[in-house]
Amino acid sequence: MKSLSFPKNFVWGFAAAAPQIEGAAFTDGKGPSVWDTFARQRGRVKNGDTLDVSCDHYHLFKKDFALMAQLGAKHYRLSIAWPRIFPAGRGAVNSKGVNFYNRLIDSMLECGITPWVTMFHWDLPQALEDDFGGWRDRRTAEAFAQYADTIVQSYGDRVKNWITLNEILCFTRLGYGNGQKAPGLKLSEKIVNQTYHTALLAHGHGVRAVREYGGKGARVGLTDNSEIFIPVSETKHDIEAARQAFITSNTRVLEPIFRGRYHPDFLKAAGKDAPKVMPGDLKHISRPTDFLGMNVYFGNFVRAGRRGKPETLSFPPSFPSADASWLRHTPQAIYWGPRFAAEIYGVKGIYITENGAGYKDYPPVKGEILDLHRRDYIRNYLKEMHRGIGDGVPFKGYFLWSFMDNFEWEDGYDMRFGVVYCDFKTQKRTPKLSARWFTRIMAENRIV
Ligand code: GBH
Repeated sequence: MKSLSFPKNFVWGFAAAAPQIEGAAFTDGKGPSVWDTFARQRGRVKNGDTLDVSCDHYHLFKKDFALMAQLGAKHYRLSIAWPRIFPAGRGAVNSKGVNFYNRLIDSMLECGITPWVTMFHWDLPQALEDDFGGWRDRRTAEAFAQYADTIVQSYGDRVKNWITLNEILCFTRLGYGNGQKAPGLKLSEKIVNQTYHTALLAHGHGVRAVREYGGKGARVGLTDNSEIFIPVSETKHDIEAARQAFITSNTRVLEPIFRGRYHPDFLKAAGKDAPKVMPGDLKHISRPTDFLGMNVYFGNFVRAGRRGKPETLSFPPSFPSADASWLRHTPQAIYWGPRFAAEIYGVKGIYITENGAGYKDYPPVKGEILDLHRRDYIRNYLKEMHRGIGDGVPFKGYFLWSFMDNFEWEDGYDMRFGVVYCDFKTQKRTPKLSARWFTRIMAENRIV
């Protein structure tokens, strides 16, 4: 029974994010985030759902950590809500917000759970959007610097694992380019490229803050949702095509972070739309990090076309997916994405900071939720991660998204990613079959 075991000290845990679980959207001085605003605009979020109450984790965190510990989790990736710490994004600190996370972190540690803290998981203070145009303007990165300093100074004695930003692509391109996410704007490619650049500057400040104030043993990295390409056949030509597609598609983030430059091919293709860069920016952006976090959900199949040119295949309608229709069942993504990141950029440590499956689960029947589909979905990804370890991909840990069902952004409460069911009316939590299964994986450090 040793065949599917993981290396000693492999990190297993759950992941979640403040705006998706905390609720208490206007409690104890918290300022509005762009998502609070967005959710109030008609037609933006399914069923008009808001983040106002969500799982009410703000008030129930003690119980939630007790359950997490009972399920055997020793690591938990959470995020801090910037608008709780700085209701206006900058300026005066809200001590009630700071104290909330003091209590939260202490409670987690009492339960034997190690915190992995994401500084920013999309809940930009609305004031920064109003005053500066949010990620369009580098003053937002300067505000982030103050925020990062404050949280690392406040919690650095207990938090040793820091993640600067979650999924730059989602809050830049999807927020300012196609309007699917907050703030819901559809702006030019030039502006979108600039929002990436501001985000990269913020990342640099996150790294700097951890180096300056993180104390002994502090580590920091970015969580990226690199677009992933899977060679349709594992042959030399298709693998090379997938590698090319990976580089081109992720050039806005990985190239500046790991190589301190914008790739000449990107600059050539962007032309007048290239981001405006100030002296020193790229050095700041490429400060060395300790690991790369990757959120892996799906990938696209690629083959070598004419003269080896990457050709992305379209999925036939019958291709299996989770109920979240973008979530195609492509477990090889978790092998090829991290493998390319490691090979191309020399990344030494990769944590899967998110992977999971969104379904419209039914309420418990006789206290049970038999989500066999979720279990099998995730198990297939774990097997591909295991294969990667055998082939030398530097996987160090895996965080399952998500601990409990929560606010799934523009899908509202319709799509459930939790391994713990959340009844949003009664706030009752019910571990699903997948939670019990993942408990065994964490305990035995192997795929069961
Ligand atoms: C992660 O994002 C988030 O970090 C997390 O907060 C979220 O709850 C979780 O995944 C589950 O969604 O244009 O129709 O192809 C994943 C973000 C979602 C971004 C799907 C790209 C493609 C939709 N991805 N989206 S579509």
